[in-house]
Amino acid sequence: MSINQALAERLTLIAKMQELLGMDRFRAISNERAARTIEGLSFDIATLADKRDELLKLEGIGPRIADKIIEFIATGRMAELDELRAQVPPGVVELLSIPGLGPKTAAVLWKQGGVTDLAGLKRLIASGDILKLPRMGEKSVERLKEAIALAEAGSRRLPLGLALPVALRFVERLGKVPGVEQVAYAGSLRRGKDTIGDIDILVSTEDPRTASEAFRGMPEVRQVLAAGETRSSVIAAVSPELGRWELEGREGDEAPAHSGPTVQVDLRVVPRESWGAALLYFTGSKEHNIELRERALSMGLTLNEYGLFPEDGATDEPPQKRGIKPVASATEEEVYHRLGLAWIPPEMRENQGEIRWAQAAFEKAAAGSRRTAARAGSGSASRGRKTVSAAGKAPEPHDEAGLVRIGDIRAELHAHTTASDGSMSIADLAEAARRRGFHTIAVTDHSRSSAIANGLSIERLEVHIDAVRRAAAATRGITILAGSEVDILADGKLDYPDKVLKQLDVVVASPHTALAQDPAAATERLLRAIANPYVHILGHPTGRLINRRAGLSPDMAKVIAAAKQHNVALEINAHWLRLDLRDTHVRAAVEAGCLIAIDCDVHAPEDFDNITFGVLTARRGWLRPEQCINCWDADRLHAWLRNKGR
Ligand code: DGT
Ligand code: CA
Ligand code: CA
Ligand code: ZN
Repeated sequence: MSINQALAERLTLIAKMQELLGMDRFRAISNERAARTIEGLSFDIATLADKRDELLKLEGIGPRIADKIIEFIATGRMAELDELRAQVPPGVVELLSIPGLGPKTAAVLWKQGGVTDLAGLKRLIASGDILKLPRMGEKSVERLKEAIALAEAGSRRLPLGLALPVALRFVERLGKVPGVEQVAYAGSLRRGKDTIGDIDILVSTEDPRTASEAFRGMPEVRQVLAAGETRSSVIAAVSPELGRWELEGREGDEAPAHSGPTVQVDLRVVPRESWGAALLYFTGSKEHNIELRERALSMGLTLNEYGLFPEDGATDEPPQKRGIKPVASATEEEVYHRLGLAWIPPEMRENQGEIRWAQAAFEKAAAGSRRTAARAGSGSASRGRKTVSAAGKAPEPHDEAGLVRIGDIRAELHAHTTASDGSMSIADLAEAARRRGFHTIAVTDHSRSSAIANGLSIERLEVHIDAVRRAAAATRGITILAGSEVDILADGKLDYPDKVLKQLDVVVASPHTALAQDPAAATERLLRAIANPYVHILGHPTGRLINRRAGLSPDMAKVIAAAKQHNVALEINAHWLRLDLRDTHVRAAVEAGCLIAIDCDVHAPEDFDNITFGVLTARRGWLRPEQCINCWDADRLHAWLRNKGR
């Protein structure tokens, strides 16, 4: 769907430039509208390249825009955009990518403030002269400063949801390179962090040169930073199809520069026999590694990326260089066990108490297997040694942690249909959920205040509830619940009165507006919503959007305590832009004994796939299925929903 995105981005940019240049507003609005239509298409618009009539049938697409679309699909360019660009300094165009900085403000900054790039804008803010410009008060400058900080941080770290597909493509293709035995991604990505600094990939192979060359030759690669036999670094485009396609350009044309987001990817080629130690080392976190190394030293061992070695204190030269055999190195599990620890899931490796947990788990497992061994009269106390299978893949390590997994998720409790801003009918949504093996799907369209999301008035909601109940009666194999995603208004009141909420099977209460309010007000707001007896789930509690908007900063300890007291589940919104609750909040909520929901906030069929990111975040918070309402069986979940607030 990358061409749709590329087109939508360009039409939006045209609209912004037209406004910035003070051109015809209606033209800008129609470009904007076409961009939204294209963004929302569920098919590739390139398939209509030679069907102008079909294009014209799409909402908001008239002859002028249809021509631009056809031009772009054919040539990768839009002459109109090039012409507009020629009239504005490139640095001013870049300002438009700062969230919340609209074309009108950009025009004032440029024409009246003399700002031609980000550095100039920062100087104008620092000098205080910005306050002399029209539309610029103390408050708006504060907001602008925050937006700049977010944009700058955002350009350095890539959201998990954009990084993971890049890594998976690299891993898949490297796996097919001759000689490659094992390949995996490591680093913060394997730990499931919400944003990724760079992608780390590990390979073991008989032929390092071929693997390294294949890596540097991947189609996404835009720039090679380092090219060694066993270490390479590249800058890769995040949307490969788009990148390749743009690079091809038009025959005989110079390839236009790629402008989409990029990410650094590091490759390490490691010897087969040190695979486990290398994977452990490059998965990190650094803090986790340091703790492990200290533990090793206290046991008379030394740990590095080649293995766990006896510490002889002989010289400064690393043990592997002196021909010393490691006591463990081939698998992560072997290394952890030799250190007296259970294998630790990557998501837990942040030096936040996981080593203490792993020691206790290892001792418990050892005691358990001693008992079993004694009963069975056998002497084997150690768990089965893992060997690398013929397929080159190590079997999953034995996992004592029992954290929630994707397969444990049995219900989706936050989903939208065409009644508000979703793309599916009730029946299609239910079918998509049923195909995923879920026992329950909740229809939770937006409430009346969410005007842009086509929120439901009380009258429309009542009609919708009837429609959901009819669909539920007509559908087998899955329970369809009638619910709502009710806005939490700025003061904590809910968007529907209690007598309406009472009719619903499930109520997700979420903040959508007034997300810049101060922390004390935000805390009061959420506490008030939690205390409403009809609320089951607090949806995306802070409203943050990664790299785009900070969201509320409530006192999470208070929110968690209230949720526990009122038996409200806190949502991990699985969309990779949200991941809200975030990892640290999940951990605190889990420790406090709060219930957690992991929901995909489904608007379109593919949104169900975001569960990957929600589950990774949950695992970073040590969530186990018992405490996650989406993992409960149908009877337990339905009883909990029914009994709440009654
Ligand atoms: P990122 O890329 O900023 O999202 O975070 P990471 O954790 O992926 O960090 P990165 O890419 O710099 O390094 C990957 C792993 O390599 C890191 O998690 C642990 C290991 N590592 C890197 N530098 C050091 C170091 O100086 N000491 C130790 N013990 N480990 C390191
Ligand atoms: Ca990294
Ligand atoms: Ca790295
Ligand atoms: Zn929603």
